[in-house]
Amino acid sequence: ATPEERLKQRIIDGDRTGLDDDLLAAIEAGWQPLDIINQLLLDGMKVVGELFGSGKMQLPFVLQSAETMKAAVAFLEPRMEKADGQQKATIVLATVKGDVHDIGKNLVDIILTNNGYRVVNLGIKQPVAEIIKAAREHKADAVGMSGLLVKSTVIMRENLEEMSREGLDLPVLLGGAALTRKYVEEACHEAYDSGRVAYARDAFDGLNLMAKVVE
Ligand code: B1M
Repeated sequence: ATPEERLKQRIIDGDRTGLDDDLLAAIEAGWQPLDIINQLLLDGMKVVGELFGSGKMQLPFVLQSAETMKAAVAFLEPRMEKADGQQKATIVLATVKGDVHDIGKNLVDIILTNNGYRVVNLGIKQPVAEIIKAAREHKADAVGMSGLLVKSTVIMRENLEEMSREGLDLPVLLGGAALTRKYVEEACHEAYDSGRVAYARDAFDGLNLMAKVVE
């Protein structure tokens, strides 16, 4: 197998031995670190999701895959191109209450940081009160919420309602696998100033939206 094929398989198998060597080989073969993530590793994660969803993979193995993904991202992150210059704007980023999935959120963090934004990454399982508090403390220009569970999409809408009640007047980016554009445009626009909530399909979409909303 080529290093490219092996990398995808490593995510599926949760196999970290020799991971760095394959990542280096891919870089030497001309791959950009972000393309390795988006085109090779996330392909493997997609398979993991399908296997888990259909009952063919058990949770501890999904965790191994996630750890392998994180190790790969940690290895690639310092090798990514970074924009220099002053910081453009601040975003407070969090995975919502009850949800532990953070690989996507952390990719959003890396991509925004590398493009000159200041990211205050609160971590996982964040109650809305913490998000609002951090947005105020850090004088954020935007808030980003991530969540992968279907129940997280409901939490996001509730969070938006609470932010409205609290008078938080910031643009909000929403992302995560269970979310759809339709849900954001229908349920979430109703809960918050509709012009200020945007759906990000992936981390690059998040970057483009961030540039737009903080203009
Ligand atoms: Co979980 N899990 N999981 N899991 N897991 C899913 C989400 C699931 C779809 C799997 C499945 O059934 N096929 C399913 C949810 C079903 C549902 O709600 N309908 C599920 C489940 C059920 C669970 C548990 C409940 C299982 C259990 O305990 N019985 C449990 C939940 C615990 C909890 O949260 N309370 C659980 C646990 C776990 C692990 C801990 C083992 C692990 C997470 C480890 C970690 O993150 N540290 C895990 C994993 C790895 C997955 C899958 C397989 C992969 C997720 C992932 O990292 N994808 C996942 C399957 C799937 O998503 N289809 C699954 C790669 C990542 C880059 O993608 O996060 O979507 P994603 O991010 C994307 C975009 O969505 C977007 O950008 C990224 C790409 O560029 N994006 C944003 C995300 N956030 C954004 C924010 C933005 C902008 C863009 O701006 C703010």
